[in-house]
Amino acid sequence: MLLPEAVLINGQTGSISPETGRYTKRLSELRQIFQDRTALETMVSERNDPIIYEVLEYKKEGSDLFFGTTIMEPGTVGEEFFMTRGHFHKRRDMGEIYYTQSGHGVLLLESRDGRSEVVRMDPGVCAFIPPDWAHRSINTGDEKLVFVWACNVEAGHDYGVILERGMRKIVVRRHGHEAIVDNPQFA
Ligand code: PAN
Ligand code: ZN
Repeated sequence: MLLPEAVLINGQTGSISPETGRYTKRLSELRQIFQDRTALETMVSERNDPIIYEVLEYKKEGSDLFFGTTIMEPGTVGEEFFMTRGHFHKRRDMGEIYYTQSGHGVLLLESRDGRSEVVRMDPGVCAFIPPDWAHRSINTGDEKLVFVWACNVEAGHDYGVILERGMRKIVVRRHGHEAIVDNPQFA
């Protein structure tokens, strides 16, 4: 029998206790998602392949739900803000929530038939991600962006489509301001 448990989440650091798993994404592992490959390679070599985000999770064998945090560093590659890979879920009938704890960003969503939507990520905003919408988080602030996510353990990740053709919109810093613009490299 699964037993209830209190999980302590620090909204500033994203730490989870108890934590059952984690991974780190460095810039060199995200070569395909940023537009400016020259700026990317320069950052990889000159800034020692910086961490872009970390994902920590709490998952119990036999449970239907799991949850965790994503901790995103601030910064840009060329004019594009640091972002996650972005994905559809394998299970097209399973959505998710993203509950922002600290920092500021943008949740970019895209439906299967090509509609783009944006939900701002500010502390206290819990974004509803409906089933079968691709989702990518982008840190547009100058501090860490920390959010809690929760979904079904069966949801799974389908990274292929977004990796191959990108998303229709990109989020950039232009003239010192955040802008959501059409992706010139959208295939
Ligand atoms: C999140 C994401 C996490 C990292 O847990 O997996 O923020 O983003 P990518 O997986 O797109 O690199 C989630 O949406 N899980 O389903
Ligand atoms: Zn997801």
